[in-house]
Order: sequence, then structure tokens, then C-alpha cells
Amino acid sequence: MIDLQTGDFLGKDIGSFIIPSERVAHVQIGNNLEHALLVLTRTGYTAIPVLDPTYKFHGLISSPLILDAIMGLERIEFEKLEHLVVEDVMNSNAPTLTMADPLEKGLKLLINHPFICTVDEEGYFEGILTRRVVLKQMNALVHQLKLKEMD
Ligand code: 2BA
Repeated sequence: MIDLQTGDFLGKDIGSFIIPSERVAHVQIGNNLEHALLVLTRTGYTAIPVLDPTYKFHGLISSPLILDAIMGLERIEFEKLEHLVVEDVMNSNAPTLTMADPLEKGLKLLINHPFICTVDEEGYFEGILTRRVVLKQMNALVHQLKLKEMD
């Protein structure tokens, strides 16, 4: 919960808001697109992180990126799903955060991205900061401020 006494919501570390890596669905760089599409479909997420076997973060894979990769001129070339690997089509320019970053930095990035991956100083994946978690905390803050105003 946000501490109204300090009033320092935006200055708080990202660390207290992230969903830890063990609760985040992901795929590995060498997985084929068929596997990635299965994970995305089963979890219900539009985009998920791409890691290597040592848990280093490499990028993001999404259903639109996969569909784009198998789109032929006249038909969807489903056979490509088996042969292309995640590394071939992932977005490797996704922004990242570190646990020590202030929430303000995360908030700015969340304007254009539904979630941001958090990595350590060596690039190992630690978790994600999502719009849902931040909006939930902001909603609680607004509610508390409203109650305070009524006192
Ligand atoms: P989307 O998959 O496009 O999901 C958009 C929003 O829809 C989510 O917002 C969440 O509120 C809801 N949602 C979608 N699938 C859900 C599910 N299986 N269970 C519960 N709620 C679901 P956020 O929670 O803010 O997430 C933003 C984005 O972060 C998601 O976008 C997804 O790409 C990623 N994400 C969130 N949690 C994840 C997790 N545990 N593993 C992997 N990726 C995750």
C-alpha cells in the first residue's frame, strides 16, 4: 500500500511493485514459433518476455509479431511456425528497468508499453512492472486522498 505520510509515491523503488520472475510466463530464444504461440494462447497474454537458458532477458514476443512472420502474400504460411525460432522475430528493443529505478520512470514507460521487464545489472530477468499493478496502487492512493479530504 502507498504511504500517504511520506507522500512519496513516484519516488518509491520499482521493486515493491513488480511481479516476480517465477510468476511470469516466458519463452526461450531457441523455442520455435509454434511453442511460443501455444504459450501465448494458453496464458491469454498478448506479449511475454523472451529469456535464454540462464534467465538473461533478450526481448519480447507477441501474437502480432508471430502472425506477421508467417503472413505470406496470399495465405498464412502455418508451416513456418515449426521452422522459425523466437529469436528470429522477437522485439529486442524493448525498454527495461532495474529494481532501484523510481516508479516515476516506470510510469512514463507504461504510457506506451503495457508492461516493462525488470533486469539486474548483468541483464538477468527479475520480473515485470504492469499497468494493472501501478493503476491499482494509484487507485488506492486517490481513494485515500479523497477520504483525507473529507476529514
Ligand atoms: P495483455 O496480455 O495484453 O493483457 C492486458 C490486460 O488484460 C492485463 O493487463 C490484465 O489486466 C488483463 N489480462 C490479460 N490476460 C490475463 C490473464 N491471463 N490473467 C489475468 N489478467 C489478464 P496487465 O496485468 O497490466 O498486464 C499488461 C501486460 O503484461 C499483458 O498484456 C501481458 O503482455 C503482460 N503480462 C502481465 N502479467 C503477465 C504474466 N504473469 N506473465 C507474462 N506476461 C504478463
